[in-house]
Amino acid sequence: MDILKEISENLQSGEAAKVAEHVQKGLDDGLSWEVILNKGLFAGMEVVGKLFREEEIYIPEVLMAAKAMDAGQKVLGPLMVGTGGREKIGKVVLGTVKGDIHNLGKNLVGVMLKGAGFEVIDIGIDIPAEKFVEAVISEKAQLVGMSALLTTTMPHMRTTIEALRKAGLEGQVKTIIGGACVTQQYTDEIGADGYGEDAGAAVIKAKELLGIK
Ligand code: B1M
Repeated sequence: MDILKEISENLQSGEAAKVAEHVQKGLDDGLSWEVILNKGLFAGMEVVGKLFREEEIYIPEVLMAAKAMDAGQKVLGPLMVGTGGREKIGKVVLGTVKGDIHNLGKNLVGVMLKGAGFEVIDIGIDIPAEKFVEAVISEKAQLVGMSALLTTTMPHMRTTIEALRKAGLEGQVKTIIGGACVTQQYTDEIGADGYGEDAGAAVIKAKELLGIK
């Protein structure tokens, strides 16, 4: 079977070890990490999302698929980062907002930001506004990245932006948001500084917000 199909199908059935093995095989065969990520891992997760929505599969299967995706991402990670000891171009506090435990997209954004030369302080999942504020202050970060996958947790992005304002951090720190349910329109509505449709776009926007060429 085609290696990308192997990756996608093993991800769908939650076979983490096999996904990692096939991702490595794909790399050894000369495929780029971008192709493996988009046409193998993402393709598989897209099917999982569709089946989940249609109630053909349930949370345990989705969790297994997420673990398999994570295992594949871990193999690709070092290639995506690959900046060596280059001087950092900015510091980002990154987290998934309160009530939301989805972390694959956030992790991917973190890896890509690191790859572009940012220092990334990943504060995790289910992060309330005050924790974002505390981290920005203690880390002296220039950028806050928030991820949300649920329409019910998106409002916490607005709450966090308001909390940053209340803490007097407006002007000192830029905000960037993303996640499957987030749009540019929502970004404008809540007054976030930038939106990343995917991890690559998040990096471009992060650089733009900090005036980095
Ligand atoms: Co959940 N889930 N889930 N889930 N889950 C979705 C999001 C959903 C769309 C599925 C569906 O119905 N089709 C739906 C949300 C509906 C809605 O609100 N509109 C949903 C639901 C309903 C739920 C629960 C409520 C289910 C339940 O309990 N009844 C529950 C909520 C739990 C909670 O958070 N409190 C739940 C739970 C879970 C699992 C735990 C089982 C698991 C997460 C495991 C994990 O993350 N470790 C899970 C998963 C895996 C999914 C789907 C299938 C896949 C999400 C994913 O990881 N995609 C998802 C369906 C879907 O999105 N199509 C679904 C891969 C990932 C790389 O993509 O996260 O979109 P994504 O990230 C992208 C971009 O969005 C962007 O870049 C990334 C890479 O390109 N991006 C950013 C993300 N963050 C960014 C930040 C940025 C910039 C860009 O700047 C900082």
